Amino acid sequence: MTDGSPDYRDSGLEFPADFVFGSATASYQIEGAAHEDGRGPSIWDTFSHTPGKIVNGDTGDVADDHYHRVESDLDLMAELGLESYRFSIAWPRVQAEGTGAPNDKGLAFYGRLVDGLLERGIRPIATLYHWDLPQALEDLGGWTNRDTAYRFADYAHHVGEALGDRVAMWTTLNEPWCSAYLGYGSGVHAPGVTSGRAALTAVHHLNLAHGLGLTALRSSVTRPDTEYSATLNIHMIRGADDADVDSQSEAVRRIDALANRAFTGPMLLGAYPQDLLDDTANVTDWQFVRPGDLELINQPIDVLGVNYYSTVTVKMWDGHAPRSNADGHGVSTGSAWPGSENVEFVQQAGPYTAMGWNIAPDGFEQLLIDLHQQFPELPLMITENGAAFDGDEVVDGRVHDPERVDYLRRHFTAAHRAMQRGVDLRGYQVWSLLDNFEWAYGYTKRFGIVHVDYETQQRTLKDSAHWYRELISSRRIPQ
Ligand code: IFM
Repeated sequence: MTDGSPDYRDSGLEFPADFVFGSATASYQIEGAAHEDGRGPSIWDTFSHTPGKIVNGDTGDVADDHYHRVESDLDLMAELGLESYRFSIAWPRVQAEGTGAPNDKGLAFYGRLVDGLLERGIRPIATLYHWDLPQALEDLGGWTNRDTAYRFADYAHHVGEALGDRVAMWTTLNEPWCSAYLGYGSGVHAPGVTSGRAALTAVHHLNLAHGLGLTALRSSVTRPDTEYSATLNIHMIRGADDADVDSQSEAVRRIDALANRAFTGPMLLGAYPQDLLDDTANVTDWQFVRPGDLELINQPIDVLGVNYYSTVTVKMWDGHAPRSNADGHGVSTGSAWPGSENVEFVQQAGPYTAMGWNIAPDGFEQLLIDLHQQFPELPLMITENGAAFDGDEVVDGRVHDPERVDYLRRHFTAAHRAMQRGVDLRGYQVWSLLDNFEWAYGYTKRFGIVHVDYETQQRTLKDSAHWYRELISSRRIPQ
């Protein structure tokens, strides 16, 4: 850059020996085998089979067929030199209806996966919930039903008993923001409910599930050096330049309360922020928070998982000009921002990924610094970062994806810069190992560093995978 500010395209930066380089996926996005070995339906099976919900009517029925290809996918991970692999466990494989005795066949699949990782020297990082709630629990109210949090704890206990002697790190929930606000608020994700009150109720029950789930895991896990975490998609929020200072700070505060502090408050500090309760008073009285809940939720964790893709820029809507809603999660009839619908999400400066998300490694660095300042004792792990771009094609056995290489280079540089500034960052899981089912976008958005031909299930390393392999083996950001 000519103005002296960094462009985050450094190379040669070296990561410490104990920094863990890995990659991440999630069950519904890759596994397929939707009806095999006793797996019950999840809310994403129902939602994806509902006409009009997913681009092209795509479903996760087959996805990457990972369930049947786990051995060769493990070999692929070894070929890349991955030091860790973050995967999620499908609750309806373990308990078809979300309750009762665990399904041995479902657990055996994850047992084979974990053993395969350990045999290859890859650290298993398991997420208990990456959005595939058993449909039978949704029929009883899903995350708006307090009982779901208790069912989650039972599920966590069973999984801990089966895999807790081998999994290195556990994550309770992946991005509960999405589960609550996209699933029950805007309705662009399963189960497709559009109610602000339902979304905030889900926020609390997800938080409760996190706390109860951690306690249940701790009672059944036996591996001595096990680490526990939750993964949040902490929003990096900026005020819009064209708004006055008050408008900017009010909008930033409101979105920070809903998106970030609604989770970090109870999980890490043992309280919901008062301003969140005030901002949402016209939506709910929060009576679903019962005495003692905050103590149950506020359990110690060893690492906070952070998922980062881009920033949001906000101001208070003046009520006159047409309002933009560039919050990056599509248009819907419901609101993902209960009580703060008067906040405007403005279009941000590019460049953009194929999701329309702005590329902002400086925001990544700042987010990590901010989190470290808020929670100085808490180590961080990047549990997802990556990008979808159009045009990934296999030509002569190669996939040239220079934009993804550039994106990763700039974000690894940002992470390194944050570490130089004192952030205790333990590792980085690139999203995603494989192209996969990108929720409401179906198979139209490719996030993988490995290309998947959905007709043949052929896997091909993209240039970004080769670049990442070099980073892992040298521990330095390659040219
Ligand atoms: O694909 C998703 C993932 O499931 C959760 N975090 C964001 C990714 C990209 O949208």
